[in-house]
Amino acid sequence: MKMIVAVIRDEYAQTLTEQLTHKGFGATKLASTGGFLRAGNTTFLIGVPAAQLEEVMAIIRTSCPSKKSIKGDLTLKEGSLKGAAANPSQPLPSEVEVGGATVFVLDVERMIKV
Ligand code: 2BA
Repeated sequence: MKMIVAVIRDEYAQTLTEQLTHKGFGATKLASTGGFLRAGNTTFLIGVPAAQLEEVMAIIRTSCPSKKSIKGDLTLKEGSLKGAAANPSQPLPSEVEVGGATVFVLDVERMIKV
């Protein structure tokens, strides 16, 4: 069994939830925050039999398709002054490219429901 941890952009969360449940895959959705932009994103925990890993990866790829460039004063734009306050001399980026999904695949030793 595998555990897929997928950090995705919020705008793709509903589509991904629908596609996963439509195909019968269980998932847990967590509200999360990116460490760099300090903006909200969504993290999915998806436990799957190893044989179905690629099927779920294909669903993630089609549900979270694109990269998106975000321009401007990113730290300030996302409503947090923490980064700027912590490193006032560090120049803030003017643009970053955020992926559709950042995915980690972990081996699961056991899955138990009690
Ligand atoms: P954030 O940490 O808010 O990062 C948003 C985007 O900012 C990243 O997009 C990347 O393009 C850029 N970025 C991140 N750190 C940077 C840095 N030190 N210098 C310059 N640019 C930087 P993605 O790579 O597509 O990541 C999207 C989100 O996925 C991240 O949001 C974070 O929540 C998660 N993520 C990415 N890599 C991760 C990792 N190694 N471990 C855990 N979560 C990760």
